Amino acid sequence: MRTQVVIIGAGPSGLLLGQLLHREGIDNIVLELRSKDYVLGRIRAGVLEQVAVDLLGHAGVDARLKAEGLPHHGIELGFDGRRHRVDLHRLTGGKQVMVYGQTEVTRDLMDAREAAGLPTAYSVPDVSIHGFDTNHPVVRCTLDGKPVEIACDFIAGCDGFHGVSRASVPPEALSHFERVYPFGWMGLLADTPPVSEELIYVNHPRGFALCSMRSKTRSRYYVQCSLDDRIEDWSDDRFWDELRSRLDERTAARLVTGPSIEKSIAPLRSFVAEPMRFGRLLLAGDAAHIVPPTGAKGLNLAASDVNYLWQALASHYRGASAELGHYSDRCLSRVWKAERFSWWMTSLLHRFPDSTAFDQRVQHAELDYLVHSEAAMTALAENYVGLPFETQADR
Ligand code: FAS
Ligand code: PHB
Repeated sequence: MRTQVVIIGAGPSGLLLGQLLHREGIDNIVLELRSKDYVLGRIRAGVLEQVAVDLLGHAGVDARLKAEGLPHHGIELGFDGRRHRVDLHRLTGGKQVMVYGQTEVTRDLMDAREAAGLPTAYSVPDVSIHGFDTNHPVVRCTLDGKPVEIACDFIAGCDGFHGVSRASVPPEALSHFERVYPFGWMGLLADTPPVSEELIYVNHPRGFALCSMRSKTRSRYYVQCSLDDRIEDWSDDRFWDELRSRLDERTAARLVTGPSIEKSIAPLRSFVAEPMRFGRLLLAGDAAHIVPPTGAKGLNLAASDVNYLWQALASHYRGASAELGHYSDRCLSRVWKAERFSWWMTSLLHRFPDSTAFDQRVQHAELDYLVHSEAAMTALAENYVGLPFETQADR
């Protein structure tokens, strides 16, 4: 078999890249470890930056997003029993974010790929990559029970944090930067009306909480939990009681509870692998970096990398390979700003087990300063809605 680009992973990175390359007439195949239903069953991100929305539009997969997405002009910060609105729209000169679940983004991309009849293989357990330090890389795996070798020009490693791509790079060629947080997020999805119009990020002595949503009838909530917690430790009642205990009185009184349709615990980490390119292997999304979800950046960084990658590959096939040379630096410049913002939001809003009384006073002072400072709220707002993509002129 031969194709121009082999994409490993059918998450948002892989599917969005495949769609953008297809629209450029660049042949590609997507190889996914899990089944299609398994990929769709993962409940993850919920907030899209405008640049990600625009990219999905360019990929021709934004019809449902336009019809069902919820434009949000603000977020709220809750602490000391009060809520403070951060007017994203006013503070950024008219920008917004779109609330639209990652599951729906993935579904839209899968539907578009299927409609275009593009080669996609699910439940492929044994992908291995070879020769990416030459001009003739090869991907081996089993398709329909038969061993297959796919010759290609490029391999796009879109296979997430635990994927085979980054793991195939010689360790001495990679630098890792990591911070693991001493807590996790317990998430619950329910078909109940959201407790508020906009997202509420809460700093409470019992721990962080987040009130989010997927639609006007489907809510998504998170509470900070111990790394030792397991799903079976969290009945629905325990979750609702704990969430209610972290909300201000007015919000707690409005909370509509109901049976969970999904519950999961996510560990929190900041992670970056540098560089993101190794010859003909290019990493994108969680394969190269992870952010704590506090800043709603994970999915958006995947879109950010793909934005640079599809254009660099398209330039290559038009005979100009310079952009490929800038790929890693361009991605990492935006990745590190999102890493910083996600780390800052996490440090500001969570209760750290080893925090001293001094740490807690400083955290409170930062929150109090933030909600009373136009400059501080503007800094939060411009990072939350998404920093602009770097252009050629910026280099
Ligand atoms: P993904 O991990 O989504 O996709 C990688 C794909 O590669 C997967 O389908 C995987 O099965 C496949 N794969 C792995 N190994 C393979 C192999 N060897 N061969 C072939 N395929 C392979 N972000 C937010 O903004 N907000 C959130 O609330 C949020 N919550 C999250 C909760 C969890 C538990 C996790 C893990 C992440 C969360 N994220 C969140 C971040 C998440 O949204 C990611 O940023 C996003 O999925 C990144 O997309 P991809 O880079 O495509 O990686
Ligand atoms: C979500 O809705 O899943 C969500 C929203 C904002 C975040 C994290 C998760 O910062």
